[in-house]
Amino acid sequence: MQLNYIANTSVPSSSGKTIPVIDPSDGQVFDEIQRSNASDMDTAVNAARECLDLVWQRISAAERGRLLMRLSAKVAAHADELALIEQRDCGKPVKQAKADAAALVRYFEFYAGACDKLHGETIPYLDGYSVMTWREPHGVTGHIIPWNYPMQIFGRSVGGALAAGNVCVIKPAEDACLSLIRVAQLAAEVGFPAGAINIVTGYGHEVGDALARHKGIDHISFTGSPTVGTLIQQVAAERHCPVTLELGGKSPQIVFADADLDAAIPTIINAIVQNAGQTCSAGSRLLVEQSIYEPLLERLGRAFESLRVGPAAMDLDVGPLIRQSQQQRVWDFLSDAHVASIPMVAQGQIVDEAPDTGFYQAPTLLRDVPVMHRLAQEEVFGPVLCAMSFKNEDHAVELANATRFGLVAGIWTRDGARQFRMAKRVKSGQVFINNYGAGGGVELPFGGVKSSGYGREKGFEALYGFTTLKTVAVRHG
Ligand code: TXE
Repeated sequence: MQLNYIANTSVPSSSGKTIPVIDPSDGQVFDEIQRSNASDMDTAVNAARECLDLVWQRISAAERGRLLMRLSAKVAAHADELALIEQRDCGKPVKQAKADAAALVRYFEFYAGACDKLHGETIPYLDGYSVMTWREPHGVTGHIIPWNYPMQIFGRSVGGALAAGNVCVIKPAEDACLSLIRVAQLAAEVGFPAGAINIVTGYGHEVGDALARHKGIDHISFTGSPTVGTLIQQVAAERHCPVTLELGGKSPQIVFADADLDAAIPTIINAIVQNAGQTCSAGSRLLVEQSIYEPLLERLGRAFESLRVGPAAMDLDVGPLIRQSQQQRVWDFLSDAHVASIPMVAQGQIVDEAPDTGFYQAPTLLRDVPVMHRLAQEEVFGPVLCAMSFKNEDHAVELANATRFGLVAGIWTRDGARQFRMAKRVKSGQVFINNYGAGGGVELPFGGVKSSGYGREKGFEALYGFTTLKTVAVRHG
């Protein structure tokens, strides 16, 4: 049984209740986590506050950096163990789970190096004054983490917050807590003081809500659904608590007729099947210039048919979805496609070894999806790619911007001037030209516009969001 991890101690929830942990590859229960409540959240926030006031704020930026660097090394030494945990808990194919552990190592390493490079400025002002700005931590930061990339999102969010001098209370998703509890234990082993990193598990509407409402939380980082993001923003607004929201997308991959298709095809596929399509930045809409629509779909169709889906441990192209309700969600979208007579070009295959009790979904390529259909408007969060054609550049821009989201856009063209025109006209937080995701480097700021959220995580930019700026003016005559 897994316990909460508060003030470097494993503790049960005061509720005495637990939540079963299910392996998505076979649907079987293999562990349990604490079903925490508002009183557990209180305990964690108090521990974090005490750590901040008595220990953490007295530690120099350089020393915070050393601690984070030690944690990075520790996670690297335990990468295989963490990957195995994530593989089972989230149904991630081995390669993906290992990539997530490697990203966590890099996040801690990057933010370790950034700790002592975050500073304010001096501002020329009136004679007799010296004016400067200080970058101060918010204090106790709350992190509500989803289940699709627990380690990566922990790294970008908690790594940045700690580097900027905050302490953290983390509410992982009820479907994916195990790796994060282990990382918090590793942090204690390398010397993080009690209360700097606290993990409280449980349901979103219970302990997640308690975190969002807690007066002792000074900043909230949330990655998840737009519905819950809205709730959190409303609740936080009551006490004017700043929030950073990352709420997913319906990101376009735009292919012009002059694109290098040999390079584009594997990238287009990876952008929608990675992590079984359960990726906020998934490239879920494929916009193709009319003249190459048919030949490109033919090639993609053949590639989709060769994709194999199965248990995480088999390390195939695609693993299971996280839980039965997400599988049902994808089925509902596909049944809507059927009702609307949206043509299916191709599907991958679920291997015979995949247990019927697992949450599998074959990657599916749909074509001619009407721009206003919910398949082209809402996040499916499964391996479903929706293709449509465009007539010219203006039409491509119109389609690309025709959703409420704006997280990522991929653009494939050899025309240099068009690359810049498109990058300017597409409304999204990230634009990738002749690639998609740029390998996910931890250095690259990440976040959305419109309903994809606001604020940035990753990169140095994230550190500004984890601080507040104080202007200090000294009148010295
Ligand atoms: O998300 P939730 P769900 C999208 C994706 C997916 C859909 C539903 O489209 O199909 O959301 O997934 C916590 N107060 N994304 O239902 O509920 C919850 O415990 C405070 C995109 O799993 O938003 C978990 O820790 N917290 C996304 C976290 O919010 C609450 C990643 C996310 O869960 C809460 C995940 C509440 N009232 C889903 N209710 C992305 N942007 O990558 C829930 N939570």
